[in-house]
Amino acid sequence: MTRVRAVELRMIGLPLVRPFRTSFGTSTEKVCVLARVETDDAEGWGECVADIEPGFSEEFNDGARLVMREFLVPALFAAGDLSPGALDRVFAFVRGNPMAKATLIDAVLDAELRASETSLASWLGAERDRVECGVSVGIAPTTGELLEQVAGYLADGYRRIKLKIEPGTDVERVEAVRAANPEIALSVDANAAYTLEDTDLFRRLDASDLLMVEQPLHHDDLLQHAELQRRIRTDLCLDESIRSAARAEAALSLGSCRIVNIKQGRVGGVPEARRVHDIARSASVPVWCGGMLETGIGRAQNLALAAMPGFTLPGDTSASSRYFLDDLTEPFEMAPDGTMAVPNGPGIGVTPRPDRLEACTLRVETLRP
Ligand code: SMG
Ligand code: MG
Repeated sequence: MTRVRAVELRMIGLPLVRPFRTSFGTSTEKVCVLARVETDDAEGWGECVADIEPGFSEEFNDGARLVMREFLVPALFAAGDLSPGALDRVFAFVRGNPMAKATLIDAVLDAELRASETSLASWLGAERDRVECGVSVGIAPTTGELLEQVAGYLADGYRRIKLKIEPGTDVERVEAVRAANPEIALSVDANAAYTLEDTDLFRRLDASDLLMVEQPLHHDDLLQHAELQRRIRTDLCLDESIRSAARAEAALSLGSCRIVNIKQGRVGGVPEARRVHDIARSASVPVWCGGMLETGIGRAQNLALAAMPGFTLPGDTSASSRYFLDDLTEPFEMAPDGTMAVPNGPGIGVTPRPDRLEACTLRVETLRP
């Protein structure tokens, strides 16, 4: 049990090493809200996975910041003594907004774990101290540039390549990458750019022996994905559509996918992400850890999750250098064998470097009861 004394909400911005283009937009900069909570016993950090615009889901940075400032943080103060496990209930009066809720739930959990000198990984029952890394490759200007980027990431050691795809260039690009790399673990992510009318296209992709096709259809759909899954051989994986453990259960019972991408921010925090893991595991459905171009704070959380036993596929848990010249925390490095160490210090095991944090700050505000 602990009491939250203060919450600092800080908008930060870091340039990306190369633009990241998906079927819904291009990011050139990582901008997000960091929460630092002060409890009676410790401080804790959370990173909001929303972006500048509501392109991945309906949440976006300024909206998430306001939801925290106006509703969630006051509820946190009003709750008095609390345990992180009770925060779902404290925040239940706010509908939706999982990314905003996750930021605070994760920050309070981090503070609790630091106070008890427990690592997030051990709290989650992680069974590995290193995890296998994949990389998500944005839509490149040309097929030639895409092939070059993929070759570079393979040389770095990444164990799975995920290509962002969009209508128009999809099959040609996937076939080119597959032809150049017959043996690699290869997947694609459409970020909801297609409809069931595109079934033939996905049948053509079956020939490229993909590990999975991620979120081909509408960002909130389960039924049409189940229909598409019946029509093609390749496994579908859902990302955007899995917004909670309840949705994960629905997706598995409908047959909407055979693999689940777990992003703690998308489902409302690390405790809910663990429930998604448990549901998938008891249905023998493999899960892997997604990414939202996190700084070292969110990356540390992701690595702890990815070390849980049901995470049997490489995640989008890439090295800091894949995103930033200079991360907020000490950089996360991947070994040449494509694995990364799971932080084992108390809580998430890392904190922002103070000078770097100041340099990246766009605005900051401290809230007290
Ligand atoms: O963190 O390496 C990363 C990015 C992984 O492709 C990635 N994320 O739909 O899975 C996804 C996208 C969402 C982020 S788009 C800005
Ligand atoms: Mg995705």
